[in-house]
Amino acid sequence: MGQAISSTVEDVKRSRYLTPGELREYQELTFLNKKEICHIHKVFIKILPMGTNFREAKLSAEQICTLPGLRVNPYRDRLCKIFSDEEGVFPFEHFLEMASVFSKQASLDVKVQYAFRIFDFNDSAFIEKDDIRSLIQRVINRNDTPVEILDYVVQQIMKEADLNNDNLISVQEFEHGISKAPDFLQCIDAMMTYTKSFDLSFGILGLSLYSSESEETHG
Ligand SMILES: [Ca+2]
Repeated sequence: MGQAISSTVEDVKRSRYLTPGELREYQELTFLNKKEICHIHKVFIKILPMGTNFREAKLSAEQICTLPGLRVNPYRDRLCKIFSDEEGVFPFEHFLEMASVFSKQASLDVKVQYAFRIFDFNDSAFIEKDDIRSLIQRVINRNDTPVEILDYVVQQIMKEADLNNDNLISVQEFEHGISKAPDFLQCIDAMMTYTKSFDLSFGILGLSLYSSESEETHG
């Protein structure tokens, strides 16, 4: 009887907590450190119903968007699309990957690659005029900007970034544009700022940040 109870407690712990082995593996696979991984894990399991094994759980895009910082992120639908799995939901690894890409340790190169995918709103593998229009409208968060002004800004960005004049910005042109054009950097900055608030929001969820690792791990 006593053994049955203790094995149940063990099962619950195993279903809730990262093992030291898992923690090591995630450290190798992401840009995150141990504390950050434990923190992201806490945020993830906090959303789950009690008794759910986080390894089998998948959060919906709607659940992910309830996180305070994402609720106001103008790119939240794109973030969900890009970081979710093929079914459009978030297993823990996918949630961790999103946090990893936007962590301060992730390289600019990785961030630029993901930014390109986020800004390619119609998933055509190129950024076109319509993508830039959507990008601007989301950043300024209004639909009443005169078309002429919007078109002028789109033209200017195209002029800077579309090096071979095919009306498409390839990922290479985008990378080049990022290094040259402050407009592009500002767009990335805006996204990062929102994502930073996403990160900060983890604390707002009422989870104790960076508590002792022995509490997080088990095994
Ligand atoms: Ca596109």
